[in-house]
Amino acid sequence: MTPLLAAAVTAAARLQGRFTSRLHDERTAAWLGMALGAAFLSAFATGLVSHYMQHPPGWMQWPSRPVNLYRVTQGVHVIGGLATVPLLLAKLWTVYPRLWQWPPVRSAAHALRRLLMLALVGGALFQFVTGVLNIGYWYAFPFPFTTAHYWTAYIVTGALLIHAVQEWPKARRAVMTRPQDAVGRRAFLLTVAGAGGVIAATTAGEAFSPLARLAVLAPRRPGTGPQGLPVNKSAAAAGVAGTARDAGWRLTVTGRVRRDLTLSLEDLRGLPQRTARLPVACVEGWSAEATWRGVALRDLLAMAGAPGDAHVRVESLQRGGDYRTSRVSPEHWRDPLTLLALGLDGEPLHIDHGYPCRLIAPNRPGVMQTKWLHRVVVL
Ligand code: HEM
Ligand SMILES: Nc1nc2c(c(=O)[nH]1)N[C@H]1C(S)=C(S)[C@@H](COP(=O)(O)O)O[C@H]1N2
Ligand SMILES: [Mo]
Repeated sequence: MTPLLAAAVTAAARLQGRFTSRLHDERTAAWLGMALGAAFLSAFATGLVSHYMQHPPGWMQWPSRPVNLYRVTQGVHVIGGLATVPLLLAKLWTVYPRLWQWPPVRSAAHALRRLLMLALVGGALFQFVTGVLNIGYWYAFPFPFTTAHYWTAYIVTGALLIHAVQEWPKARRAVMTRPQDAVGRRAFLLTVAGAGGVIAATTAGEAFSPLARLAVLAPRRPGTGPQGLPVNKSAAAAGVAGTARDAGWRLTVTGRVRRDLTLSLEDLRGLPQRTARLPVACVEGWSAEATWRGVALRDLLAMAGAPGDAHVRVESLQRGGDYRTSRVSPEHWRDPLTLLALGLDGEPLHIDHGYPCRLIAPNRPGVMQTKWLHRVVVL
């Protein structure tokens, strides 16, 4: 054995000797593990909802009601995820003595178990760190967030299920047997739950408007921004500040229609106007509702003579970027609440909210509420 290795072994052994706190016990680990498992399954389920709302396979039809469904699932995902951070840190703290096992690998089976732990611990940390950075608008990572976050979700969830099956008998025993010294552990678990509660209370207002004033930790919240509504991408940032204000702006409706339409803003204002109270529910977790006014997409498509089962693509004046177009399914455009909005809370749309005309539809991720429209294509 080289002296360096010998020194490392002694250090690791000493470190293990030091993990004497009663809180590093099975009972604490079991309770935390179960809570964390539930939180992860909820994150996985709500994350998949978000993914499949944005990328529905052909057979999948998302309803347009309830109007707040996506707001709730994504709010649970992001706010629940943030509230779980203390739980994750506490769990890592209770089990980290075991992460320092020496020797690191004893047999093939042991190697597999350690690989599983690597997937679970590494994957969980990755999900939380990238998730928090993403909603903090700090795109510090060199890979596309959604792709990495999506695939890691399967790895973590798979590892979690195997881990839960393996640990279940031990965890059950640990939770069922009467503890000798409940006090320190109970205080510890209450502190962890309290920390999660404080995070939830100071962020929930970003999606749940009655708590907006408490949401001091939220990156965006209702009541802020032009017309009291937050903005992710401004007209200037999207490069449309000039074209959106151009007097020559027209909306065209084209594609699989009986006749193409070309409408000025005055023409659109002359059509029957409808009102809808709907949220912008951003994938990044914040939501804010407003009263929108404009032309129902179904009325416009009826004028153009579009078939009732067609999908529709709305296109922005914006030249580049992922969110310059979005697809509207028949379930969504047939809903009378789906508007080409011209106004917001009694005023014309602010340019940063999509003037002259934007899509707003019920139960739909914010990234699909396309702003600064100029073309509607029936597919
Ligand atoms: C603090 C914790 C977390 C935060 C802040 C967070 C944040 C986010 C955000 C902002 C999105 C939307 C991405 C987009 O569509 O642009 C998202 C999607 C998603 N999240 Fe998380 N997340 C967290 C934890 C987790 C965990 C633990 C899992 C899995 C077990 C998970 C699974 C997913 C999945 C599957 C998606 C859908 C990705 C896609 O659209 O392809 N997340 N998350
Ligand atoms: N053309 C275009 N439309 C867009 C975006 C964009 O970047 N470009 N961002 C979307 C996102 S991510 C959200 S959350 C909503 C926000 O709408 P608001 O700025 O009016 O609140 O607009 C959506 N519409
Ligand atoms: Mo968004």
